[in-house]
Amino acid sequence: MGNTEYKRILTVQDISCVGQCSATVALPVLSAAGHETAVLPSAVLSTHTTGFYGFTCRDLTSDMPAIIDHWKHTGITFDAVYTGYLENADQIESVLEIRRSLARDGFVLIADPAMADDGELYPAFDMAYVEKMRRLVGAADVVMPNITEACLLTGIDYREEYDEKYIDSILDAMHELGSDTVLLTGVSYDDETTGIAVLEGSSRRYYSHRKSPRSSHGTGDVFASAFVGAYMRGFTAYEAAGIAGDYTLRCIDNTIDDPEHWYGVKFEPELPYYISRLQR
Ligand code: PXL
Repeated sequence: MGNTEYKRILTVQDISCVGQCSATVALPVLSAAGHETAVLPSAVLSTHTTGFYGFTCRDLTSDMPAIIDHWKHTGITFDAVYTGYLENADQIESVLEIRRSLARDGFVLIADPAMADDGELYPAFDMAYVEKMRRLVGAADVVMPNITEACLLTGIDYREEYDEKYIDSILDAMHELGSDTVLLTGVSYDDETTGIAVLEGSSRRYYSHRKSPRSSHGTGDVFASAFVGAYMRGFTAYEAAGIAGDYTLRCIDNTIDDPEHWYGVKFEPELPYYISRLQR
């Protein structure tokens, strides 16, 4: 692998100690893609917040400025920052500071505004958080909301049934917020298939694949991490979305028959498949 493909990627999201989401997915997937991976934890939780009760959470917002200052003084820089679940809207300022001070040439900011699904905000968030997320999304080069998140960010009414015109209007509105590349995830026009609508500069394409009968927790993070890994290896956004979508479906297929594994997906055994898809 040439140096052009070996990138240093910083992910900013929580460490949910147990639960196969956020950093415990992003770090292994980005490493499997052949990148140097670094993490700025937004919070440490005993588990993720959906389906578990009584979880602990330490918000690390106030640690971020000192960590970033240390990196500044040490001359540490990054090719990309990939943000996921942020514990606190004030963390968005830290991400923007990293972009200003620690970016290498060709730097890419990739934001997954992980805050909502199925028409609902996650329990920890409110509309003030959505407002600040709009600022991060506006500064990002690539954004990958699901339909719920995109509707919250753009003010478009959330619908469960829709057509291509509705999806195009969401892509346009997300693009107007500031990103050149928009991936809208979970776009499904029938009962059998689902996919990703990709707006990349002036091109618009839809990547669809079989729909799994069960929705699984953490698949947004598996998809986003696999996308970032492939995109930073030089695949186009559409190609990287296809690789990430196919990988995520295999992870779900691998988990679906195990009712005890409700909190995440078994993404690790499918890493060899993901790596094989990254070979040109
Ligand atoms: O997968 C998104 C996510 C990440 N981190 C935490 C979460 C969730 C979704 O619920 O609770 C802590």
